Amino acid sequence: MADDTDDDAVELEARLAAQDTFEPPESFVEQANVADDGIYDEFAEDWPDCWEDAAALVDWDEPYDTVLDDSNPPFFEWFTGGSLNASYNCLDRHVENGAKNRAAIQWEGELGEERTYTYQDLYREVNAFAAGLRDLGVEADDVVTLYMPMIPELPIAMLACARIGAPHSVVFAGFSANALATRMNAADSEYLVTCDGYYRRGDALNHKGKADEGLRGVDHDVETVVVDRLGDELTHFLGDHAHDYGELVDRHEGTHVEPVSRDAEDMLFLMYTSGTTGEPKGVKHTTGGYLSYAAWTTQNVLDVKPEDTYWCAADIGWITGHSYIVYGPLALGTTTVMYEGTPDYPERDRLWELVEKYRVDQLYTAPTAIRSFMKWGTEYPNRHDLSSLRLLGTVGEPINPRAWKWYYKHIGNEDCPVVDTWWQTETGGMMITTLPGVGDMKPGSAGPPLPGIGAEVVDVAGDPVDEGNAGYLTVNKPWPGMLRTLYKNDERFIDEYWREYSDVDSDDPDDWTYFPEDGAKIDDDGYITVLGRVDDVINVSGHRLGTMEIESAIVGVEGVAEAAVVGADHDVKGEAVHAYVITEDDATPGDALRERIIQGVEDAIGPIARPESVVFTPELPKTRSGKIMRRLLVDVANGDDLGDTSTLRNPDVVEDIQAAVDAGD
Ligand code: 6R9
Repeated sequence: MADDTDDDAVELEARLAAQDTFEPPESFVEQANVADDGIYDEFAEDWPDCWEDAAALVDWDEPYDTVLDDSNPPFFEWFTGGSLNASYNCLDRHVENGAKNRAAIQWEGELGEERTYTYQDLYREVNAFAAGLRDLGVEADDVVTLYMPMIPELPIAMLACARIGAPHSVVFAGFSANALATRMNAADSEYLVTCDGYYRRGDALNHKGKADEGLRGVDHDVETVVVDRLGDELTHFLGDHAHDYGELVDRHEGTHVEPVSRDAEDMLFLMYTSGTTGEPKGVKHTTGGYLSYAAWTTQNVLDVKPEDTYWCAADIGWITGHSYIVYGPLALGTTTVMYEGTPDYPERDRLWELVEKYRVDQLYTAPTAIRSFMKWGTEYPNRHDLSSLRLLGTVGEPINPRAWKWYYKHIGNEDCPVVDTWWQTETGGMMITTLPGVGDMKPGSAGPPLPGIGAEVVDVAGDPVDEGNAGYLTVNKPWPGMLRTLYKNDERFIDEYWREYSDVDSDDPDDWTYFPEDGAKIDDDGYITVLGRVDDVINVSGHRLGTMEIESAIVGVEGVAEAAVVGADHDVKGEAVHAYVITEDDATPGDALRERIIQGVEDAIGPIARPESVVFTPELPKTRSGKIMRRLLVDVANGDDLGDTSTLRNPDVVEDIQAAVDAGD
């Protein structure tokens, strides 16, 4: 009997390994939100009015009069003339429509605490905190910075800001004090909501200390609100300009704050992301287009229905959490799961324990997590009943076919479609993926562009590449969830995303093409495989890090003269950071300096940017025009053949670096 099962398993593995196309499971198709492939033609024929389907998912205070205003490209505007409030759409209307007792947020702390917020509970606390924020002086259009880990007060604060028309700027809790200060200064943000601490692998981390240190780097006065997460574990000392979240909320218990009606194009939030230069980019998202697009993609790609329990295991500090933990699911009135901790605490089955406990219908996570699960083995998912799952999703980086198939088989039991969703902070929501009830899945390829999305793969001249060839991903039509600009920097917005493939002097919207800075391939069925960044951005565990940011942190360390940073393959993280460092003449390369460099990076950005290796070298490989040839450093880090070094000014240096790597110093 045991042997039969083993044989079956081996046969199954072999069958899966050979299979490169998977049809959506019949049981899924029968109940899917979209099951008719006519949607692609419908959207193409009726563009841009097709996006009224998305706008219809939200309630408008004032109906819009124009679907797309493209009179001033690339400053496209959506649903103009309309007004709405995002907090009303995520709360009040569900409370009014009979869903007040449904769980809105199902939160689980790392130590196993549970908190359930019904829509009514969430409505009450958001209103109370919105009133509290007003006490501090927050008005519409003031940017409020939220520096919090995965605790319910983070989405509560986001919705409280949205309620009073104050854009939020969430800074990932794992980012350093310095990163917080940079973002607060860039946004002129005079308000901060943070917390005393949180748990990581059982330890209480002092978050307030990091926030205080960050505030010392802010060049203006800031009113701070502190959430008490740890109770007695860490006492937070409130100085001048600091307020207790609990007190503010208690003071306004039961208050109703009238949602401020926002123009469709008013800013909902800012999200800073890494770019090619050292300075992070403040991506601006607006209310009408973003919310409609987040809701539409949640409904049609993740197949979310109001009665579902849906879990996106990302962090709200990234765009994925904004669109697919908070705004998309709450706009649809479903139950969204939030988990504070890491997937291997207390044991490596934590995710599967939660899927079973809450009977999760959809799970949306990152390839890096899936690769870890794969490494840990099937014994962990096998401990739990995962039969509640109906759909699986991935986001953040390319997923290799082996990891895709592992997820499909061992988590989804071959009953769940897997959506591999390509998108970015800038796009606001998903852009390229199969529709789970319609399209065949091809592991490793995200799929076709969503209906209404004009994604293409082109060559340097902007002409579509032949099937099978690699080129650059572009988007030739605007979409509702798109960023509107980089905060206070329209020029950089044009330079970063449009100049490459647009006629920037033209008023004709057809002459404008968005460039996401990713490489890609396309096959005969129009399926797009995204290959990764073509700029100097490293994708570590699905998180974007700019090489320039890391290099400037390293150069800031005493004893360092010059540094080059590259991303190289890593079997779990996707990419890892490798640093090549030239020391100053009087500094000694060695472990002590290496430690200081690593610490310097952690202080400037955060532990996610920690270099995997630091190699000391007397020189960096440079082209004749003096540019660092990062490609060669990537080859060195990957242990690949070095290829052509003839364009180097200093060809010998690569061998020296290689020798240093081999010698481990
Ligand atoms: C949502 C998010 C965006 C960059 C993007 C690309 C990479 C995201 C992907 C993917 C291949 C996928 N990326 N999803 N690459 N396949 N399904 O991750 O936003 O943090 O801004 O990163 O991530 O390189 O350009 P963000």
